[in-house]
Amino acid sequence: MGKYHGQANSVLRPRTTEQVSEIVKYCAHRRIGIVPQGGNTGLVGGSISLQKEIVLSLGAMNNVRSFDPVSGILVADAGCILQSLSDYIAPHNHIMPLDLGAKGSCQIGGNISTNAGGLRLLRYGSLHGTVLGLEVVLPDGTILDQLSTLRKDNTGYDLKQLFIGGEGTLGIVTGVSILTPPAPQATNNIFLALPRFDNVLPLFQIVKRQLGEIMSAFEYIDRTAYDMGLTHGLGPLLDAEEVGDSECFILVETSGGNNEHDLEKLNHLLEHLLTADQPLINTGTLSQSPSQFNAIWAMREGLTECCQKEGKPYKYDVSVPLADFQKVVDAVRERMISKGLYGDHAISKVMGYGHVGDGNLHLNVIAKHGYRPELEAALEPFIYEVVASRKGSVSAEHGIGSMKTHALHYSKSDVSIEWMRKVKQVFDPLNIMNPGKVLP
Ligand code: FAD
Ligand code: 2HG
Ligand code: ZN
Repeated sequence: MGKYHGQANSVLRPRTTEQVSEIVKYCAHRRIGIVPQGGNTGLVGGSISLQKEIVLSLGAMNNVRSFDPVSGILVADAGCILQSLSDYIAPHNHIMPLDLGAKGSCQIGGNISTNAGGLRLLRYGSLHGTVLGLEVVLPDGTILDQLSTLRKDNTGYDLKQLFIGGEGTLGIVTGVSILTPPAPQATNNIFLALPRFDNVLPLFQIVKRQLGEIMSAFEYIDRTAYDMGLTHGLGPLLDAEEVGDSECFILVETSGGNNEHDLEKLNHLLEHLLTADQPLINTGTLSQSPSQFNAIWAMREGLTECCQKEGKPYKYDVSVPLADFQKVVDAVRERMISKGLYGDHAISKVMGYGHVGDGNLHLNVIAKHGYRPELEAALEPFIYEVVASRKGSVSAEHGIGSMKTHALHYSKSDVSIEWMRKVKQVFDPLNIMNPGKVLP
């Protein structure tokens, strides 16, 4: 994003867990701060050395340790790139339980440390469920080996959960044991144009009812985001005339066991949607080939990159009740208009897209000519207050990093923050592990 600028003058690239342990012991002895870094694709400034801490990059720890094709349990070094793990298990007909647009660069250790959600969470749940065990180097250099491959293990406190979403503040994840699901026999997707945002909720209900267990994603793109995608070469996915003045778009993916059966369900769904007395959609398409399937996903996955091309994006990743998605986007746009900051001279676009099925909205506000303090001052804390007033979360999946430490209190009570501090103090009394991140 060009929003955070690293200050580190040293980057260490250990190859083994023992080397990580030696480095951490050395740093603990000399009170040297450490910033763990994976693929550096995080969106909240968590992997950046802001006060000259050393960067500890996991990229050279990239071996698969074992894979059991019967149980689907994969054990790998934390520095393995998500896409390379998908490629590794694909011949065994398994897939990773998570998928995201950054898959070609992000690492499994980074995914775990941010508790990344992504495009498959609706189907396979969060990493809190699929991660079976972790190997972690603690802030004093001790190696905590909890690399379990057990599905069930109720032997007291489940310490690994603290590192899932810990953003590198409690220790360095060096190894991961994760449950991978069997690859679905058939995957298909449809892309729908909706005349009004108000149709999203009833559509979601119908799609869930009609597709049942085969629905694997339900993703949202508003009109501004779709048009931006078109400008940057994504699509077109639908006939422009049929799209007309549609307000938003929905991508539905199915993953099932029988292609014929799944296609029948999807065709029936489309027919039902188009021929209803008051159709919920203006138009829609069912992918007819792998390349069309990929083109539909590319529209959704490519939006983050398009935002960068449009200007400098202020990115907000919030959970709010589904019915409020568009209201939040509209409230922010109106705010910028009322401040005289909307237009090509300042904020050129305010848009929403995201994982509707999970109640997770990605609100992107584009500063055409770069980040400016008065733009940020108009956006924050306004956005956080809007989210809090709807009992939402200021970070649904990207984390707190350095961007939102000051906003933590909008989503966590004083008591929660106090106990988070106590946990940090127990693990990292010297405050050398990613200092200044997560906790204000
Ligand atoms: P980094 O960016 O390197 O680090 C992220 C945080 O984890 C930092 O705090 C860092 O210190 C810590 N960390 C990294 N590795 C370790 C380790 N081994 N041990 C301890 N701490 C560590 N996020 C989602 O949740 N869902 C999405 O759908 C999604 N899509 C994205 C699409 C694009 C195009 C991009 C650019 C980003 C997207 N993200 C998404 C955000 C980002 O990709 C994820 O947060 C990802 O999990 C970060 O992994 P990384 O290896 O790049 O971690
Ligand atoms: C996504 O879902 C990612 O595409 C990135 O979480 C969201 O670009 C964003 O704001
Ligand atoms: Zn996302």
